[in-house]
Amino acid sequence: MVPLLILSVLAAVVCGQTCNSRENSELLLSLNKALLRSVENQEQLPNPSVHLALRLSDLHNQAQESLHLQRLTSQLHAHIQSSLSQAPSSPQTHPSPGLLALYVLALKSSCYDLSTVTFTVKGHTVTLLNLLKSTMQREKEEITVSQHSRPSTNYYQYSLGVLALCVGGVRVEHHVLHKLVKAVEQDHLKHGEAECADSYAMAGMALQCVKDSGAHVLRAHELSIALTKIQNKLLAARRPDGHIGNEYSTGLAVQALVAMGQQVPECSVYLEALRRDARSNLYHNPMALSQLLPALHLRSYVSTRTKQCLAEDDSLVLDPPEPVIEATVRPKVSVSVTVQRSDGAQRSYSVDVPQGSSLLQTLELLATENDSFTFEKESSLWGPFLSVVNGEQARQSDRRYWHLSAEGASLTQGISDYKIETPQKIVIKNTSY
Ligand code: B12
Ligand SMILES: *[C@@H]1O[C@H](CO)[C@@H](O)[C@H](O)[C@H]1NC(C)=O
Repeated sequence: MVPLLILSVLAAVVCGQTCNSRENSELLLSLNKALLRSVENQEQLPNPSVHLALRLSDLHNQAQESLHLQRLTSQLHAHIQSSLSQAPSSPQTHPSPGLLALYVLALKSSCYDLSTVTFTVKGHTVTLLNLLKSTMQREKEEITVSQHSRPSTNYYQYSLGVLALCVGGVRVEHHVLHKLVKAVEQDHLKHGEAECADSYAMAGMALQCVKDSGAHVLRAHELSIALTKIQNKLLAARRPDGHIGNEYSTGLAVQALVAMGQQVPECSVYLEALRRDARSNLYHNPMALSQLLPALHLRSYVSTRTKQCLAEDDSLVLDPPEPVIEATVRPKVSVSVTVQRSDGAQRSYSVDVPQGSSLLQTLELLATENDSFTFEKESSLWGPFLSVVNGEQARQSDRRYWHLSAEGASLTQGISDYKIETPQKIVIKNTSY
């Protein structure tokens, strides 16, 4: 036993895999600062997921956080109100349950009085929580009538909705809850075609919140079975390198495990994988950071249910922004882009871009060079989402999307985050799910 122990300690040291508490908190601090820095950019709508993560941290910048809260209750609020006022032009749910839910969670994480947050719907005043409640009712009905038992958005957002209602102290209607339990039971939580660790994690947090709140004592057994299944799904999604699902679902998965009462030690393989990713700068997208940071604190979104905002720290200050490094002239890399339409017809293009360009920049350059290539994007919390290519749409309402891959492997980032470093073949395929 002893020699084995020495050996493994040695191996850990040699491979540089020591888990050092001081280094961990330094990393956490720098990630927290990066997230705080992201709210300084006032061009975009304030992001409720970012707010939530800032508020679940141990360290705070009270001034910046209350400013951000104000921007949420004015700008995000106005954005939601305007999407409510527009005539329903598509069968999609507007505003989406996921956005409403994140708004609830963000407000709750700042201990904001939710009963004072209202919208005007067809001339009537409706509270945010009641709006979310009715949106979830509609999603529940959509699951009932849809061919594949799916909501109009997705089970990730459906779970967020259940979680937010629970956190907001609303008793989640039995049928709404039951649809989620059933979806878990029947393996309906997908990302495109693949199993979706992110969605299982969110469902786990939602159902755990409901269980903790004690609002559904009669359903305790049903809830426990679903929760056990979710834990097993998450554990089955573990990879040898410590990730659960992929680099971008591991944070949520850890949050879910923590919420479900699993022991996650500071030096667990999951947290070490997240730290490794963070050190190699994988989490520059604020949305990714916002899902990861609570996990590194061994906290989850569920904790907003009982959060009290008392005697909080106020020590988080930003260093002056780092000087932008002069971009050196970078060699050109040739990229081949193949577009596959929904009818299967293919078209290939090639374009040379400076190494380090994003896929978005690549597509922009291609569009200026070749008139037969066009594209459109939509904004989302994760950044630009590719929605139209060569005039062909791939929409959520048709359960289609433009799937991205490079050298045959599915991309784990979107068009603005994915960077071209080597010559490669990109395939953009209109895919149904
Ligand atoms: C559902 C979902 C999808 C659905 C969305 C449609 C639907 N049915 O609702 C589909 C299957 C279309 C999809 C596609 C993709 N997705 Co996706 N998706 C999700 C998921 C599970 C939930 C998103 C959501 O509803 N959020 C809640 C609402 C309130 O937030 P929102 O920002 O307004 O939601 C919209 C956007 O998130 C957008 N969206 C979905 N995925 C992606 C990915 C990117 C990069 C962008 C910019 C936008 C975007 O669709 C949402 C609904 O309209 C997340 C999981 C997560 N951890 O966040 C992954 C996630 C965001 N997706 C991811 C990826 C990689 C993709 C793809 C790039 C995969 C690929 N290789 O093609 C494509 C996008 C390609 C494109 N056209 O630009 C990654 C992003 C990681 C990163 N660093 O950027 C995530 C985190 C999953 C993961 N762990 O890998 N996705
Ligand atoms: C544009 O792309 C098409 C189809 O791939 C190709 O045949 C054509 O030569 C390209 N035109 C230019 C100007 O590069």
